[in-house]
Amino acid sequence: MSKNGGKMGKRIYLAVAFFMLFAGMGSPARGEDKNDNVNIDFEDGIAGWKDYSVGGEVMSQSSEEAHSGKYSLKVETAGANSLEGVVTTVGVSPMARYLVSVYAKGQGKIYLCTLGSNGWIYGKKTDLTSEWQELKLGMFARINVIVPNIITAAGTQKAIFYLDDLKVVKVSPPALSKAEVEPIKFEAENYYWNAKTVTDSSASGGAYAEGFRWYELAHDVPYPQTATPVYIYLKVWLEDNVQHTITITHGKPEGIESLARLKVPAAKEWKWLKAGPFQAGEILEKFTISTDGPKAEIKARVDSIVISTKDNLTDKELDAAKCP
Ligand SMILES: [Ca+2]
Ligand SMILES: [Ca+2]
Repeated sequence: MSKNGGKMGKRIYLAVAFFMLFAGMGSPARGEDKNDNVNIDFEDGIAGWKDYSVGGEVMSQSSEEAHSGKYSLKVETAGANSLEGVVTTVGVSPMARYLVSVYAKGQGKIYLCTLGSNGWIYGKKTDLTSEWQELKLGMFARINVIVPNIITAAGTQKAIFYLDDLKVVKVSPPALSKAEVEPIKFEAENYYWNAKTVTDSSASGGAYAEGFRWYELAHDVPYPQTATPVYIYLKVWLEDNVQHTITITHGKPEGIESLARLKVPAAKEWKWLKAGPFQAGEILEKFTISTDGPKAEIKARVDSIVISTKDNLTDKELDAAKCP
């Protein structure tokens, strides 16, 4: 084989390896584990449910409406606070992904939320109608409880709604092999969403992404499908003397879930930060990087993202990592 042919062969091999790891081949055969499958149908009462805002809500087991059986949970909010509703606690096996869902109907705008280890996870704000609608969100539980909240989502409102069939279902971990991921680099500017792309010949790839608080500095970056824990390294820069955070989230399939919050040093220089390790099933196929901090007008930048199963990469190795 000629020199060029060898190079081409290697390139094709790398492209195939990349595709298999990042495009989900042989991945996620997700199903339900019956041992972690909770269904609260309110047929035996409403024990374990509490009012969210403490004092304003009236809760009752109701036969006026039912998605299953004869009963549902009826909630009447007082309209005194912007967030009112109900909350319960469900025991689960930790370090696993769950789908949380509940059926709702009535009057008002509500959403399903849970508190994860990196902050609140929000489902979609939903206008209730006289038909049952399913509210849902996905989350990775690091601890042995999930705390579903079903609360009003449109300022103060006197809402009357019915809830039934709250389910917490474990999503089986994807059937993945333990593949090592050599350092692979993604340029933030290639995963454009609402940040600005700044051309800079000294930046990796000749540009970086820049944005203010709550901007997405890289959107839907591909994530490898491997059973080996993965680290995400970020090359970031902050224009401030106050610490900000960079948040890694995914907004799919249900709800926006915060996966990690990294404190960015107020250094006004490029710094490599490391997030992880992330377990199989914790991050799905893609993730997004956004900025957060106490001041809205402060600029933050992300130049590159390196993904690897190696946990001790040096700045030099990170800078030298190759794009796919
Ligand atoms: Ca029921
Ligand atoms: Ca770059």
